Amino acid sequence: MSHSKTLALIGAPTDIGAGHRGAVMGPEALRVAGLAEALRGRGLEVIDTGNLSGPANPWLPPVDGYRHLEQVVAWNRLVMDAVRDQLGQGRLPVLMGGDHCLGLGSITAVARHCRETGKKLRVIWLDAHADFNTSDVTPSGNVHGMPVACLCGVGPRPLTHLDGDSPAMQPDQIRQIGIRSVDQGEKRLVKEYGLDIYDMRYIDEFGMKRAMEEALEGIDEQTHVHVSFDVDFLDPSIAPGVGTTVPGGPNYREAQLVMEMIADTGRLASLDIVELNPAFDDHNKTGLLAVDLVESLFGKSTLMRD
Ligand code: 6HN
Ligand code: MN
Ligand code: MN
Ligand code: MN
Repeated sequence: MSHSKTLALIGAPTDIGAGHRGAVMGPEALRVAGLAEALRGRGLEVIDTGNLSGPANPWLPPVDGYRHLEQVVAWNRLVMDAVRDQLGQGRLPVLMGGDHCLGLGSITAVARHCRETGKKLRVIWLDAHADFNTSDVTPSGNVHGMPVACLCGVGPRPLTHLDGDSPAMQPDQIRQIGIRSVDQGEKRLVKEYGLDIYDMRYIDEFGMKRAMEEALEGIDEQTHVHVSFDVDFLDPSIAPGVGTTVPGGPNYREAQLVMEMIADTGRLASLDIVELNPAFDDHNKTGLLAVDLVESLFGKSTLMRD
């Protein structure tokens, strides 16, 4: 598969939805790790649109179950508009976060684009966490633990109605891979909403190949595949540069296989790279690994297609 579309890198330097500071440095770490150059090396056309500029992180405690709700809304609006703008120009947006609360703005724009162009949306959510908390059940008040719920219409109105309509997407449009940390009340919610989750137990028992075959089932020429890549998806031994490490994640080969199998669909049309936190990293090891994996997402490791 060769991508005819131009890739548009969008930097969103903020840790507004996180419980640790540092994801604000994520976009620059991805640039330093050579994201644009690596993708150009694959023959892709890449433009870096620079960084969005939103509110600073006031680093306040949660109010009514949400930390920094107002600033989270502002950042997500900026991201939504930027992603919509790039999709409208026929480009493939690559959001460089920033924490995972930004997946809300990104996917809200993608979901609308799909409705307007008659595409079927499939979100592949790579994460240690389900990110389906609400203000009632969140252990932290951090909105990066809530974007999937908000996208499915569960959450505070300014987030569920980011572009006016709600819900932005249906639970059956998302597949979650690598999950191994779901909070108590969050577990009840993901069951209630029927989320399709390939957790680490499933991957241990049946293998990553089968998990991905099932997660990608039904994708066709009319499908827009969006990948939301939370770097804490990866095992912390290979990816220490995140604020919320959870042991027992996919190893290097399993992660490569995930990316390769998505690349093989030929339908990748938008991407988030989030939660990279250089303050926790070791000489940008996690940033470099993220770039390596994103190259595979765009077909690098697929020998047959080179
Ligand atoms: N992420 N479930 C925890 C919480 O505070 O809600 C952790 C969320 C992590 C979110 O990594 O994108
Ligand atoms: Mn499209
Ligand atoms: Mn996440
Ligand atoms: Mn996570």
